[in-house]
Amino acid sequence: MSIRMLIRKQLKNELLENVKYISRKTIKHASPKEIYYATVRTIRDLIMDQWIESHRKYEQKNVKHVYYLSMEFLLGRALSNNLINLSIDNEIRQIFEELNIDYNLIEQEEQDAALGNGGLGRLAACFLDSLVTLKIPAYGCGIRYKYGLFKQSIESGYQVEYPDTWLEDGNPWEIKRTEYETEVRFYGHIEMIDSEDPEKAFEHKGYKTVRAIPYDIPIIGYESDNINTLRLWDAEPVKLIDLKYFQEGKYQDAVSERNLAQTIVDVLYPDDSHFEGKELRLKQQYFFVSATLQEAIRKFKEKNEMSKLPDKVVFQLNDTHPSVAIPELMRILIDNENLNWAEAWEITTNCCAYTNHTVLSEALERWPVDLFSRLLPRIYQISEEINRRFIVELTTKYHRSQDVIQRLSIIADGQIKMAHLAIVGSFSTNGVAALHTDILKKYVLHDFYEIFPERFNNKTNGITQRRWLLKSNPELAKFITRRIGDGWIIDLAQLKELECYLEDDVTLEELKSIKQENKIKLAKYIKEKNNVDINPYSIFDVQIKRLHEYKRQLLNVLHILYLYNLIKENKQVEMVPRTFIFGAKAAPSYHRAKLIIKLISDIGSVVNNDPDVGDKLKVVFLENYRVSLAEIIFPASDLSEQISTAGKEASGTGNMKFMLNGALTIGTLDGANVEIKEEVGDENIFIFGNTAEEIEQLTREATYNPREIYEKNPTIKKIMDQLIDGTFNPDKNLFSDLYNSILNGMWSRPDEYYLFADFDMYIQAQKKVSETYKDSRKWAQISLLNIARSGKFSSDRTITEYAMDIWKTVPIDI
Ligand code: 26Q
Repeated sequence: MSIRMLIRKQLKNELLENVKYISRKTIKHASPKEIYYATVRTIRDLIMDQWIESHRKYEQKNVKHVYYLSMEFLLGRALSNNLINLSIDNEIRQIFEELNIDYNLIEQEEQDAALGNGGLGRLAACFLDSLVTLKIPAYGCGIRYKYGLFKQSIESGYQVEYPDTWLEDGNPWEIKRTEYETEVRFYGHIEMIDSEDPEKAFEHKGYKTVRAIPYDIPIIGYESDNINTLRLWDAEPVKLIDLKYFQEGKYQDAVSERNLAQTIVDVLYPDDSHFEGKELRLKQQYFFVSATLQEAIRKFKEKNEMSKLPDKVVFQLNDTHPSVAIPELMRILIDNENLNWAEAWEITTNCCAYTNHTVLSEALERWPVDLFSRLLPRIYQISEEINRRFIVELTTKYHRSQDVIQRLSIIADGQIKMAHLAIVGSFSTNGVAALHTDILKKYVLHDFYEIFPERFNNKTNGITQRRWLLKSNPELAKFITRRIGDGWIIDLAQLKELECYLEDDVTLEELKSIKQENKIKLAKYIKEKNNVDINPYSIFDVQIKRLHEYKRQLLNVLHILYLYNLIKENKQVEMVPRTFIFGAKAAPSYHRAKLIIKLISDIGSVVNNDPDVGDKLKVVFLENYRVSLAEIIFPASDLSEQISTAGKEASGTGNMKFMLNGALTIGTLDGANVEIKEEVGDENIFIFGNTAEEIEQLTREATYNPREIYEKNPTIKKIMDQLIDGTFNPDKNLFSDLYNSILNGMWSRPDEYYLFADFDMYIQAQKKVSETYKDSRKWAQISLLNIARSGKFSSDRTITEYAMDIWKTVPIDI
C-alpha cells in the first residue's frame, strides 16, 4: 500500500471514531455540522505532535520570537486552508467521496472567524500564514472576542446588523491553556512608598483585577513542519462576588470586578478607520497587551537575563491599538523586574516596532487624559514621564522651538496621542506602501521624521497566495502549475515565467474559460441570493471593501448613473454590457456610509428592472461581505475598482487579490496601486485622476469649487439632481444628505473627497476599459500579464522584509 493510501485509511478511521465519540453517532446519521467538528478534531489530533515539537525546538534553540500584537485577526475559514497546507486535501476529499458526502457542504459548516474589520485585520491573518510558511518563530496575540464583526443583512435596501455568534457551538481549533493564566489590573490609584530610589517609589493600590486566559489556535504552514500559535485572550472574573462589599450591603461594588471581566472581550468594535474614545475599547487594548507582555517576559526569564530581551523578543504593534505595550513594558521592567528607568527605556525602545496604517486624522487614536489616567493610573504616570523626558530631549538635544514641541508632545490639550507614543517608544515606524510612507515622512509625521529619520521605513503590504489563489481559485492555480510548476506557491515571483505565454493562443483561451467558469459560479450565487439574473458575459466590475467616503463608492455610482442616462437618452446606444458588483459593510454609526448602501440598492432596483436597460447594465449589492465571500468574488472579477481619493488609502490589499486572480485595475495613484502600476506598466492598468500631490494642492489652496462644476457640467448636474428628484426613491429627501455633502458641505468642505475633480477622467478611463474588453484576446493578454507581474505582492515578500530589516529573526527548521 502506498503511503498516501495508508494516510487516507488512517484518517478515515479516525474521522469515523471522532464522529462516534463526539456525537454518539455513526457517520450515516451525523449532520454536516457534526461531521465538520469531527473532521477538525481529526486534523487537530494529526498535527498535535508537530505543534508541540515546533515550540520545543524554538525554546530549545532559544531563538528570537516575533510577537505580532493586533486587535484584529480576520482569519475567515481554516479547514480547507489547513488541509491544503498539510497536503492532505485530496485525501480528505477522497474519503468523503467514499462516504458519499459532499465535502463542500462540510466546508461550509465552518463559520468565518471574523475577528477583524477589514484591511488591517486581514493583513494580520495573511502575515500569520507567511510567518509560519517561512518558518519564523512567531506568535499572533489578540483578543478572543465573543462576537466578531457583525453580520450584515440588507433589508429593503438598508444595512441591518446582527451579532456574529461564531463561538456558539465552540471553536474546535482552539485549546484553552489555563496554565498560562495571568492577571491584569485596572483602576485604583498610585501611592508613594518609602524608597531610596525615586524611580521605584510608587505602588498601584485599590485596583480591580481581571483574569486573562489564553486560547491557542494552530497556524499551519504550507508544506512546512513548523506550526505557530495564534494566542487569543479571554477574560474571566477573579471572583463572582466580593464578600467584603456584599456584607456591607454594597451590592454594586460586590459584583463590579465580575462585570468588568464579563464585558471586556464581548465584542469587536466595528469601526474601520474611525477613532472613538470609548473606555471599553481602551480596556480591551490594555487587557490583551498586558497579558501578552507578562507571559512573554515570564517565558523569556526562564532562560535569559533581562538586558538580553531585545535579542530574543520583538513586539510588532499593528497600528497604535496595542501601543500601551510601551508603557506596560516599562512598568513590568521597573516595578516587577527592578530595573531603573534608563535600563528599562533602552530595552523597551529596542523591543517595540510600530506599523502605521492610516493618514486619516479621524482615525488617529487620542485618548482623553482623565479617562486614561483613571483606568490605567500607573501606565498614565509612566506615559507622562516618557513625555517629560522626550520634551527635555527635544529642547536640549534637538533644539526645537516651543511650537514644534507643542506639536510633537505625546500629551497635549488633555489628550494622549498614541501615534506619538508609538514612535517615541519604538525603534521602527513603518508605512504599508511606498506612497504612504512618503506621505508620512513628508506631511503627517514630518516633524518626527526630522528627529528620528533612521526609524522610518516602508514595508509594502502583501497577501498570501495560498489562500487567495491556491485555495480560492483552484482552476487558475492548476493552470499556472501546469505551465511553470508549483514553485510559485512558496515563491510568487516565479509567476513571471508565465510571460512567455503572452502570445500563446491556447493559453489565452484557457485563461478566458477559467474566468468564464468562475463568473458563471458567481452569477449562480447572485441569482440565489439577490434573485437577479446577470449576464455572465458582461464585464464584472467589482468594488468590494469597507464602505467609506474616502474609498469613493459614490464615484462608482456616478459612473453607473452616467451609463444609465446614456441608455435612457438613446435606447439603441451601443454599450459593452456591465455588471456592477458591490460588497461592503458600513460601521453601524456611520450614517452616511449606510445611506450609500441604500442608494446602491435602490439604484439596483430601478436599473435591474428597467426594460430599456435589458442586460446592458446590472447593479448588485451582495450582503455580508466577508472573507469566505471574497474567495468567490475575486476569481470571478474582470475589473478591480481602486478609486480612493489619492493620498487617503494607505495601501489597500484587495487590489492585490484582484490582480493575482487576473482582474484588471481601474484606479487612482493611491496606496499600493502606484506599485502595481510600476510592475505592469501604464498600458496594462487604467490609471486616472488627480495625484496625491495635486489633491494636496487643491486642499491647500482651497480653490476647489464643486458647485461651479455642477453648474457648468450638465452631465454631472443631471446625475446629482436625480438623487433628489425621486428617480431612485419616491422619498425625495432620502438621499439629500449625500447631495448636500457634495454640493454644500455639511460640517466639512463640499465634495471633500474630490468626486467631481476626478469625474471626467474616471469616465474616460472607463470608456477605455470597455474598448479594451471588446478585444477579448487583448484583454486576456493583459490579464495574464497582471498575474505574471503580481509576484511582488506576496506577503511572503513583505514578511521577509520585516524579518530582515526590522525583526532580525531567522527561519528555524523543525
Ligand atoms: C481605532 C480606535 C477605536 C475603534 C476603532 C479603531 C480602528 C479600528 C480599525 C481604527 C482603524 C482600523 C482599521 C484600519 C485599517 O484597516 N486600515 C487599512 O489597513 C490596511 C492594511 O495595512 C491598508 O491596506 C488599508 O489601506 C488601510 O485602510
